Amino acid sequence: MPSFTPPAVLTFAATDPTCGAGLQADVLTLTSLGCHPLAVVTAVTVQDSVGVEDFLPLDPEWIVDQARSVLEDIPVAAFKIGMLGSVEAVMAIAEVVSDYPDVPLVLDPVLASGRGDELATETLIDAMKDMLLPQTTLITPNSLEARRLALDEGIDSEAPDLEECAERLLDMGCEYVLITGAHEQSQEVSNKLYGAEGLIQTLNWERLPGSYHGSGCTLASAIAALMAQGADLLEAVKRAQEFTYQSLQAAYRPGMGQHIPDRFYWARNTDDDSA
Ligand code: PXL
Repeated sequence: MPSFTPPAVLTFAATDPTCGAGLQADVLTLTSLGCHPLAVVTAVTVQDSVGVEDFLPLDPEWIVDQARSVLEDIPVAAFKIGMLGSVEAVMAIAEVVSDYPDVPLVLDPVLASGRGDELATETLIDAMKDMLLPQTTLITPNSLEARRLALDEGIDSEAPDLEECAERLLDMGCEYVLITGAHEQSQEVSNKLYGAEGLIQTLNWERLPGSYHGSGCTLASAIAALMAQGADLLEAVKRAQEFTYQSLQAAYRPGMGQHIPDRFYWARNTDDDSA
């Protein structure tokens, strides 16, 4: 009998029946990168590859019970948090993860769908900033999310620049901030990693032509997976971007909406043209 057990990564996320984003995207990514996924449902969405129609937040007690029962059974090497669904979910999850201060935590602050459907209220954002950011190893906002999280309506007449956003997110208590640049107008996609010492790493990527559903979930889960495998944060961030880029390059369009990243691009037999 083989005795190898892959490292386990626990993801808290909402379901997406297209499997393009959300919990299912996390499971695909974690598995593709050699981890065992532990998948805690925070909310259920109704959506297709075009956009999110509706969502139902799960009772926070059910979130806690799902997490506690696997955590008491299986050692977890990393946490990943995606769409939360309610303020009560934020509070419940913040309490669970506070019992595991040594486990790295990657937070993908999901605020809206690709089409722009709102997936987080201002109160949820405030709760995330107060209760989850201080426990976060790495937060992975896109530039729109970074501006929304960092904006202080009391002092800002316009959105702060991305470096200032990163600084403010670090001041809220997370250790590292990776701001992705796909939503900016630049020719290449420029992703920047910041830490206490400022800008640490910039990686530029060729801008791909499609619109993708679940690229942020892929990136954040891939970082959690690689950290669970023992990579240090910088290495994990770098290799996860490469993995995400490959998945986007291999993306397909199964329906009428966005392309879905292929997290198992490496498993396809692309030599066979007849397939
Ligand atoms: O891609 C962000 C995201 C995360 N999680 C769920 C989603 C979406 C975007 O639509 O539906 C469940």
